[in-house]
Amino acid sequence: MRATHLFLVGLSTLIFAVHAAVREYDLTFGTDWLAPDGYWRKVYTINGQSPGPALECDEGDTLRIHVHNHLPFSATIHFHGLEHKARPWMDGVPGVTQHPILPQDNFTYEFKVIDYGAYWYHTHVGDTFEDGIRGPIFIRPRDSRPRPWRLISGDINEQRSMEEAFRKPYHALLFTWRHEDMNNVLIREQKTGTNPVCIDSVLLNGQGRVICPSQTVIANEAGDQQAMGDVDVKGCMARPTYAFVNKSSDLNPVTCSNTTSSYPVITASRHASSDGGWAAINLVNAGGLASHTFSIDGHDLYVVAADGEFVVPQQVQAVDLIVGTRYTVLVRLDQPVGNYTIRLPLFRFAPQLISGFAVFNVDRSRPGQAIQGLSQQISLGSVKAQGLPILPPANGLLASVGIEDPLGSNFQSRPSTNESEPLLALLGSVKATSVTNGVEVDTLSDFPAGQPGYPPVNTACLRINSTVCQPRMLPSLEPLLSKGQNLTDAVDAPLQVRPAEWLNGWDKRKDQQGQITNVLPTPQNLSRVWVRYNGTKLSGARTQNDSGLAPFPAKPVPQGAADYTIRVTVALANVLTWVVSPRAKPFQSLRFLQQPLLFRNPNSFSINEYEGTVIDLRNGSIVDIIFEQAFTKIEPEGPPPHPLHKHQSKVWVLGQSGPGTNGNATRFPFNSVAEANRRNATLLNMRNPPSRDGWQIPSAGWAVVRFEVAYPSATLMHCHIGHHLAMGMALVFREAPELFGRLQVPSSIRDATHVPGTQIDMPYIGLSEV
Ligand SMILES: [Cu+2]
Repeated sequence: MRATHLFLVGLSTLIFAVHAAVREYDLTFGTDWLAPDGYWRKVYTINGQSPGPALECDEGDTLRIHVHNHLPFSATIHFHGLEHKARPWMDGVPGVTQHPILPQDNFTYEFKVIDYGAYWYHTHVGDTFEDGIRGPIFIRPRDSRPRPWRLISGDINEQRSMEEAFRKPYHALLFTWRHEDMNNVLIREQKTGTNPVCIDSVLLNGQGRVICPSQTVIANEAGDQQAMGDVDVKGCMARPTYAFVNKSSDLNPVTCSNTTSSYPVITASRHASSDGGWAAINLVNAGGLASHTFSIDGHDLYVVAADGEFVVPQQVQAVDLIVGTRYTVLVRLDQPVGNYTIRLPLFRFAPQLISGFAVFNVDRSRPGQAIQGLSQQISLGSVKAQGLPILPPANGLLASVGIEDPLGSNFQSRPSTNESEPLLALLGSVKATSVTNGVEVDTLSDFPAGQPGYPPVNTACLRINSTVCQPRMLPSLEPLLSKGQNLTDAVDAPLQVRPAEWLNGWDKRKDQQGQITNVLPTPQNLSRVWVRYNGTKLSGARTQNDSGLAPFPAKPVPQGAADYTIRVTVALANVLTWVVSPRAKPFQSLRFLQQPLLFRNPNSFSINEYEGTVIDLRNGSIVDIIFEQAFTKIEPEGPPPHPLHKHQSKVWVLGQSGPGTNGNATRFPFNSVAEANRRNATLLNMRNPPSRDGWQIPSAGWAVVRFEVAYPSATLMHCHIGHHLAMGMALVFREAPELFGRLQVPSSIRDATHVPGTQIDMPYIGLSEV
């Protein structure tokens, strides 16, 4: 394993030295039985894990991704936020840019990477990405791209340290998690009218636990939201149904059971020097439902990139992420070595009182280990003779401790000879049978080999005597091991039960649910806990100001009047179906089964078939979209804000507004951007607007975005709430369709095996139903 890995590292280094590389990945989609939050369920996996491996490369490289679809239904990969300028058929949307990849079929995505920064990938068939087919992408930018480090610190060493951290980020995929798969959820939605807004847990990189709110928590945290109605045992406040569809008798009673699975841990290594150095985290809201807040007790965060691209940095204490968006944050490691709680509540006014938690472990980097920033893999290798305090000397075992950075390029290993050396965190989930000479550690889950850089959680590799080293996921043993217990005892002992300290992170209250196994650290300083369980910000904590996230360097928006102004009212086409199209029609699921729009011969069909959900835009044009909500007033049940995402090219977000102070909806008061600029020069930001591929249509408010059509492609723009998309909340742009005839789509892709009408694993909505 090690030898292979080193060989790969050596090879890729060689390639970098020459030129852009071809980065090749094999992704096998399959079905597994996993317990990400302690509750076992069917999970769709990539190479046996979920989230899938990180796809990492350098800007300008070619990514070649071989997909092997072993799912019982069709799949694709959409590279969320990436542009495929020369090959728009690589965008991964069935019925738009490709045929869905059938079960047991293969497909190879290959394209030159022209973007940089933090992205993610997921399947785009139905809502199945929410069941596990998703993973992170990180593209290291060219050296020639200006970095915003000097705007944070003038100190050249600090800047160097920031760059170093940025190049080895920790990938943090945050998402809402359910105990049943989305196909069930969607069927129930259609049969009962249930608005499926409640979840079972909030996970980081597919790990976390179920935390049922106690009556104390509900009483103290629900606050005015409680006025909306009863809070159920999951903390959910949403009414189960919309409008006239009401079959609540068809719903099972809501239940909740706490689990005791491990909290995920992010480990950062402090510099030995007094300033501590930096760590970088690529935050991704990879969910399909809710907005999250991310904060680390005691630490400030510097937002340095949004949706991949550098921005003028903002110093904040919490980051708010709507679905699909990414933020790269630098964390200044200026706090003492120790553990800090990461808090992941849903936004205030989400329909559920629920939060995820994780641990931020600040470690000490030591001489001889070039470890800065974050280490994702923690390896124990070559267990041999006497030594580590955690292992009973009688066993005759010794571990050597090494740290591997996410890119696998700085691996260092050395024998541990010092009894006082602290063992690094052992994390994950494992059950050891016994640890004696030559006995293998029995694990629940193997770390898939051959995927450099992305363990699903921290992993360790135990090599006992000369047995081949297998990286393993390991349990949350650290609190026990650090007490000097031996490994066997630590593994066999039930995890310690402590009062639920996560509840009093923001005050002194204690929860009485003694059964919750708690390994979250007690805050060292309550005045530096930034968010409350219910999402409210504390202690004057700031979150990022999205409208002020100016691109760095400047990315000027084209001025003047648009060639197209598309006015879209977000509305319910029926009680279940949100739409985002000018004629209030959904882009129905059957569209994903049709001949891909990109390949369709324009002479043989009319886009009128698509009922206004496909819009043609000439090459070279400037396009403005004005979004408004149909609701006139905020009501208990809505309208929800919708997280929009446009495929391929990014948009400039010119302006957004929430409801008026009276709660009434606000409309965009002009007919066009040009008119707005003439009559109210400050309403829209035409100077340095943010460049994003995800933005929000505020509840009872409006949003205006602008983009340019620069190459032929068929691009989906849709709500990224999974069940909204599945029901048709999407619009497709045929960009530069007059150039489609010049696209040289390989026949293997144009004519890929496909079985229209049978392979989408999601509820089918017929034309007559809407
Ligand atoms: Cu939506």
